[in-house]
Amino acid sequence: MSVVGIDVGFQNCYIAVARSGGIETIANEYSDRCTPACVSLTSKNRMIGNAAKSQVITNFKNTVHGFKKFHGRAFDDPLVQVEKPKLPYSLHKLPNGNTGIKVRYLDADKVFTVEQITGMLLTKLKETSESALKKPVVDCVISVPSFFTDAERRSVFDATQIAGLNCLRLINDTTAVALAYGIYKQDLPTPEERPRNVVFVDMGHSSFQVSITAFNKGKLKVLATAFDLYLGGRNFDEALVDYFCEEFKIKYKLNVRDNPRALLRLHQECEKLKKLMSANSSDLPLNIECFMNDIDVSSRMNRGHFEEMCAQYLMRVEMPLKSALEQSKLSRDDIYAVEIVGGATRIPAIKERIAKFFCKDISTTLNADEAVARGCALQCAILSPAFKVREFSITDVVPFPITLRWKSPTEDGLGECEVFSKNHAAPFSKVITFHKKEPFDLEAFYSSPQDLPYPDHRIGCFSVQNVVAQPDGDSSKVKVKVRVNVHGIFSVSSASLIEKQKGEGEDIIMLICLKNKTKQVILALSKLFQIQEGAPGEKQDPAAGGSKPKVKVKSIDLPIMANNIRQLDSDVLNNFVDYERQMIIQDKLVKELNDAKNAVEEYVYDLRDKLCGVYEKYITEEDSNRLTLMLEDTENWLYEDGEDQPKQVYEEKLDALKRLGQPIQDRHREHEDRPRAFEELGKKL
Ligand code: ATP
Ligand code: K
Ligand code: MG
Repeated sequence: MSVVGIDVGFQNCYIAVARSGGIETIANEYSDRCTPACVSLTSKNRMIGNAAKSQVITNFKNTVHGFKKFHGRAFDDPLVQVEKPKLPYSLHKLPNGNTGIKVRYLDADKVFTVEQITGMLLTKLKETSESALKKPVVDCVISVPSFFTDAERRSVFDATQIAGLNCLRLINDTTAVALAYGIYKQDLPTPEERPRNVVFVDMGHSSFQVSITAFNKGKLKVLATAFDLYLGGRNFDEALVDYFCEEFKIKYKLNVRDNPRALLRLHQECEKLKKLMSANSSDLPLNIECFMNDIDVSSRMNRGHFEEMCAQYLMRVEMPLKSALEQSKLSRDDIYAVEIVGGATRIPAIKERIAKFFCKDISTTLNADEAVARGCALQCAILSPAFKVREFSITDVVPFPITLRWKSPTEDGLGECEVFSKNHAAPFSKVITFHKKEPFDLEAFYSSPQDLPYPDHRIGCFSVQNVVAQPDGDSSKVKVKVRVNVHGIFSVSSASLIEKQKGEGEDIIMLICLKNKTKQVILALSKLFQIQEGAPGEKQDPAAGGSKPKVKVKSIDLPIMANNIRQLDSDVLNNFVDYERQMIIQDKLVKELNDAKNAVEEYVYDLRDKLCGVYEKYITEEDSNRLTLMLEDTENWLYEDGEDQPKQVYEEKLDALKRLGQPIQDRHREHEDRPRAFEELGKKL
């Protein structure tokens, strides 16, 4: 079984795997540990990761990046509408209202869902892991921002299924970082001692996340999280782009915004410049040759000026830090360390702001780029029975409070109750008791829409079915289990009708709390909605009381119908899974074809070189001339008629060349080997 952790970033993805030697971040086929979150569609195949990134400018309409925020979002979502004009590719409203991505693929117009695009990216990351581990990869843990709501998490989870992955946990970015920080620490306080409180700050390309986590030996507990949904490295790139667009308008009379290619190039150059400014405070040049209308452009920038331009963004660093600290109810003196990760925390002014707020030097003991992926791999190792790793318990938080409202068609008894408060421990299950004579609906929603980074506060509606009155006409007692699972996804997971017992109390709402032991529950968790009460390892929290019934009662499981859940229907999901497989096969065919074509080309170059070099002595001049001519013909053919042929044609071509080349090669090898053989023989004698 594989143990893999994947950080799916807005811009950059990283993979870490567990091997016998420990956790290791792995490189892709370009020897790059970072795989760009980029997918490029062409008339023949898909390019994903580094190959796609190199198409960003040349194939800009069909090269998709910056899509992570579209997960679970409707096309009309204000966030999507803000992003839309900035994208070089087109968005499209899907029949169900979701955000679709419109591209040309295999010479046809095609609209992909964001789940499919992330599915493609995950396919690539899966293949990279498989070639590193040299075995199939299925089990994995994947990171999501801590502020992702139910709809966004469900959407990412669907994407993992499209890629054929078995996601053991969607873990919050900052929680993964906390795990990577804590698991190897030998000197954590014992469980009886006061915990060590550490702040984790992650600023990536698109957003800013903060968590405060309490550590004791063998465990971590997230106390609070906070975020700025719209603050990340890309804001700083955009500030530079805006500045140079204005400047070039005046200086060169160029309207950069009207030219998508030029704008994309400027973006790339500004990002490079931004990174240079992190290490260098002096004046730095920006030069782009043949930028637009054959004009070369150039300008300069320095850190001081850059910081002035970005003042509005730098100002926003403090808010989430303050919010997290307030929520945790800790004072600055209670903070042991402030650890920063994420590419954008390399900007000196951001580091300064963070240090200043906590009145503390910031620590950079973690790898800023790889810590999230490493934490994911560690979580996967903990959850996997195939890998032995130190036990470490992780308690995360519910980021947005959740309320349940109930109603039944005829009975009165409409009511509501906040089932999970903000920063409630997660994963967590609770059992709620109702007294009902007929089926009823439970509507789940986020309690405080004003704090929610999502336009719709509804989570879903869960109908508890088959509820009937007791034979004597009284209400039946119905126990409903609600949970926030390991992925941070809410559900009404089960319900049962309890046959009436004499002399029992009335109307107890929170009966018992079931606290999950993550590791075992996840093993029993095959489908999101099939978590049975009393799953192995779920132990009842004795503090909640009343958990031990005095009399044996008979309970009947009730079916639950989930409606308006923002998740792909199973038949749609299955279609996407099939389609992804087809695309994988198509890509493989194209790769084999290209390999066959490249093999001909390589053979031509290699043989031609050798004919005037090492093979010279082993072929007559006449034969050599004839062969050289033939190689030249083949080369020309490759650029003309041979440009686009079936694989078999290239294979036959290569065979024909080899029939001529091989005898020369054999004569050469024989000649080389003979003296060596004599030498060997000499040694033996
Ligand atoms: P997110 O976490 O928002 O999903 P991500 O995980 O893809 O995004 P990271 O890889 O953590 O993001 O960070 C990428 C950002 O960090 C980019 O904006 C990049 O330009 C920026 N960055 C990387 N190195 C530096 C540097 N030396 N100086 C300034 N910015 C940098
Ligand atoms: K990343
Ligand atoms: Mg990130």
